[in-house]
Amino acid sequence: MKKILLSGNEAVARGAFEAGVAVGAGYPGTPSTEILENLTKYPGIYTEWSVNEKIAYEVGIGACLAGARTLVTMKHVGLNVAADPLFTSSYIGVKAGLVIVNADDPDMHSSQNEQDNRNYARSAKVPMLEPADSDETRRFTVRAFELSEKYDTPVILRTTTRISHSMSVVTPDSEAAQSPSLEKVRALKPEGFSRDIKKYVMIPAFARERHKVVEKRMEKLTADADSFDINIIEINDTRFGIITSGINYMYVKEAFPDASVLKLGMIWPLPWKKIDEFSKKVGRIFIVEELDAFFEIEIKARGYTVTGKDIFPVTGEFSPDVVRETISAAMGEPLETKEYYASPKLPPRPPALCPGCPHRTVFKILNEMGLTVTGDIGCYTLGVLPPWSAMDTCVEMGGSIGLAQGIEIAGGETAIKKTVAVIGDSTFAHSGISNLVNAAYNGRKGLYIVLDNNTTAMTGMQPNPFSGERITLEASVAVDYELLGRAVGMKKDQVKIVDAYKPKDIEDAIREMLDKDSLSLLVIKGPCVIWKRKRKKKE
Ligand SMILES: Cc1ncc(C[n+]2csc(CCOP(=O)(O)OP(=O)(O)O)c2C)c(N)n1
Repeated sequence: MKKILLSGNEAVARGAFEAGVAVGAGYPGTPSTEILENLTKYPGIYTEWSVNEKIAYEVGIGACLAGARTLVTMKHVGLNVAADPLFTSSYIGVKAGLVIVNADDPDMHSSQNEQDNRNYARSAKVPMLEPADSDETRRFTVRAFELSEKYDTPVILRTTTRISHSMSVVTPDSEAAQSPSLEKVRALKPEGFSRDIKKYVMIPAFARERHKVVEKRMEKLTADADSFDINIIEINDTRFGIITSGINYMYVKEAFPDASVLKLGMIWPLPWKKIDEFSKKVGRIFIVEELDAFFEIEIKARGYTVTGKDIFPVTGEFSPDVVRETISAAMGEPLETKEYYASPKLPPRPPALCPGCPHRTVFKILNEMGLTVTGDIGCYTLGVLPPWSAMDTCVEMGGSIGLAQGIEIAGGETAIKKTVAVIGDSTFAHSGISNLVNAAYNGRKGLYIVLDNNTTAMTGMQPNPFSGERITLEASVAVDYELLGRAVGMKKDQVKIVDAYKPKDIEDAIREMLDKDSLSLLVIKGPCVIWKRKRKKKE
């Protein structure tokens, strides 16, 4: 068997290809972005960057109900945006398999929070798998599609940054990938949609019945979980045992190669008979899980005595060192004397706006004007740092325009002239446009600035609805700011487009628009310099 080296993200794409996925939709977000970019390289699969995660999920539901195995990808906070369809798609179930890849980011390498999305599996009542290396990621992706169809449910595949971005050896299943049964799927000729209103139309009368189906499905999955070969008991030294999953399994194996371990491949629902069997075979039980006490709370609630967050941190990432030191201290044992690889301490390399970045000028001007700036998420969030120091809030994608409205409402006339929102082009498409509609509808008068660098730079230069290209780089519509303004009742002089490299024009436009007694939209346009250079190399 030929072996190849793949990142976790590449392995998801490979697994999806082997599983006969016909449709892939997602919205970029570190650490998940490269999944869809890699899936696009495989033949016969339709892929798209959707405008946001909610839409990607909805495209996913539709495609799977029309018979296409579908992969939907996003980062952890993306699932907040897609939570609405997630919860009800749990009721609806699937026709062909529907797998959502959710990439968590413990330690916030590139995120605004480090929420633990295992909680979504419990609250939306859907199964969740978590692989520990790239080959498992490939296999679990295929498995997730099988489970999705067998149990008539969407399945979440959870990765974390270390799984998504680490490279490890994968043995691809070439036979599965070439199976003739997949030809029809890949030719995008699935069965098509057939009407089933009691299953697909969630009015209360039908949804009440479907909720019962969901509860039964979870009962069945819980019972079956004990026989799933992805939940593995390894009995070695029995003085203590460790229950863990994902990358933490790797840390445990490195820290305590001889320990007994219950490795959970399906992390929701939990395999109770296996947990019981494991607990009888080992002494003290440690739960090794990053972020929330997710397993710990569940397992303690069943009456087991386990040690977890009383000794392990609830924030940040773990490492073999964290696991080794914490468990050794709790066991009152000297640290292993064996030579081990200690992580080198690298100098910190905090991000900064690139030299030549088109976003630089506007932040210098905003700083000099002493304005309150509600910010958003993207490269331009770095405008908060010196020497620009020109951002005052940043919550979530699209939030800048909403927060500016709140400040205007509460702060009145004086706030309007002193507050501006800044938002990137991809973020404006993602969830800023609906905020502009809200502002126009509710009679707001603020100035909203779109920083349009012709790409989604923060996540690695993905095209977006304002750049006029699709994921495959084929030409598409580029949304027109002026017509958008017109559509929400803005007059011609309320929408302005200026060149990012003309500081005087930018400053004049900001002053002029702040003076107006009306809502205004200022688009500052200048292509990302890195994107431009990459494009030139390709040409
Ligand atoms: C809900 C959600 N989805 C995805 C992300 C990841 N993400 C952060 S910023 C960003 C878009 C940035 O693009 P843009 O607004 O064009 O600004 P740029 O980085 O190009 O300056 C994305 C996709 C996120 N933080 N939250």
